[in-house]
Amino acid sequence: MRPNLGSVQLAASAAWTLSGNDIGTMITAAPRLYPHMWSWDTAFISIGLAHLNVARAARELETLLGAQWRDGMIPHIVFSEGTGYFPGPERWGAAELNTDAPDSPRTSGICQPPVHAIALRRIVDIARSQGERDVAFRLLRTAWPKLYRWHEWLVRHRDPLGTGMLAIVHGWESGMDNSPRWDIPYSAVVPGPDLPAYVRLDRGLVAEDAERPSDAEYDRYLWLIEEMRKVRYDADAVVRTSSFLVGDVFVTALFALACEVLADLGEESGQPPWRVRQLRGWARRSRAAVAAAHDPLTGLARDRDLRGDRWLSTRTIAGFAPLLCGGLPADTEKAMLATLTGPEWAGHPALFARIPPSVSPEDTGFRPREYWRGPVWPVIAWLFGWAFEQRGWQAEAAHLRSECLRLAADGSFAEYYHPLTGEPLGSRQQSWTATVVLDWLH
Ligand code: 9YW
Repeated sequence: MRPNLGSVQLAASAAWTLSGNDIGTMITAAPRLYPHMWSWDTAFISIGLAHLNVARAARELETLLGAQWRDGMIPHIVFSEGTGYFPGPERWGAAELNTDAPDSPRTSGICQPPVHAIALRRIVDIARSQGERDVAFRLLRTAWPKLYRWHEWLVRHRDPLGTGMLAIVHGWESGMDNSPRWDIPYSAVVPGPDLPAYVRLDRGLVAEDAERPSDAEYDRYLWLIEEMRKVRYDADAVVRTSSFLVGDVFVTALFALACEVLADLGEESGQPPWRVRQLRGWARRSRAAVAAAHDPLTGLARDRDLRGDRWLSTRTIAGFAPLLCGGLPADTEKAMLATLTGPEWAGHPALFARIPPSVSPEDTGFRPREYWRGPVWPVIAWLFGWAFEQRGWQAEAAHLRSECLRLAADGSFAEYYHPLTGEPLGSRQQSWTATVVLDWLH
């Protein structure tokens, strides 16, 4: 029988999970599989922490920002002293190759989706509601300029067409590592004979290998790192030379949303008005790029393969990106929302809970146990729920929240779940699952 914890027990168990993953210098993404800090995980982690201790939440976000590269990039992994994860700091060699990378802590050489301003917004609001105005004030003062520089880095280095559509140079940068969105662009990534040998360490840490990406996928992931090492992680050279370059519609939508959020926070805290205006301008441009990616044939938004110069029409949860940031004509948006909640997605009759999975069960590529190829990821649902609240779609947001809590009531805080059975998959005690549950419970 599937356990079914009540909300008090669930909250206590989520808090316990976070303290179990706290290694003193950081809260790791998961106890064994991911013994380091991941950029977008930490944004979510700090939101959940804020409900327990706002000062601790601020510290966690500041730890991540403390590893920001001198040029403004927030790296996708900040390494702890822990071992057992591959590729680790030696394989990346970021600090050895690029003077903008910090020597300590060690980091990877790519980035992840820019959701940090959303975390800052949540922490500041939670702090204020708890009367912790000083913490909110101090965090805003230290974090805002750093997040502004991060957004500026994305505009400067990751908008190769100048349209507002942000590009990623590795599937890992999307946060949806092996999503079928990337199958076509990855098919053009051909690992060279000089790919140094490696041993995967994720094997054996989840119940079945099939819950993780395949070896062929890993070869390509590692090859892209080799390509970046060759240009010493120089941001523009990477964009020029990487054999993977894709305009990511989901990252772009998150960026548009995060720019508006950061602009609001900037206004509230007396940041220079020209910077606030600039953020609103970036938001406008990226929102327009997301809207322009809408495909009338599928009703979803598409990524753009910039190496192959073609649209990628693979249907995944990322296709609903315009619902995060707005920008579509009202009737198109309404139709998209109806698709998301309808029988092909969250309303599919075979689902355990009415939450959109990473790939529709109707799709021929649907693999319900395989990482980003079908399972439900609670953090993604949280993002949609949060955006829906901002957009005034309270009923949809409340529905997502209650369905997610039903899914998570087993107390496993799994990395992802089987969409048809609710079976926990991947890592257990995953920090970001625990923290989005904490946020939903408040
Ligand atoms: C990996 C930590 C990370 C997430 C990613 C997710 C996974 C890591 O775990 O990638 O080694 O494959 O895809 O979004 O940040 O939770």
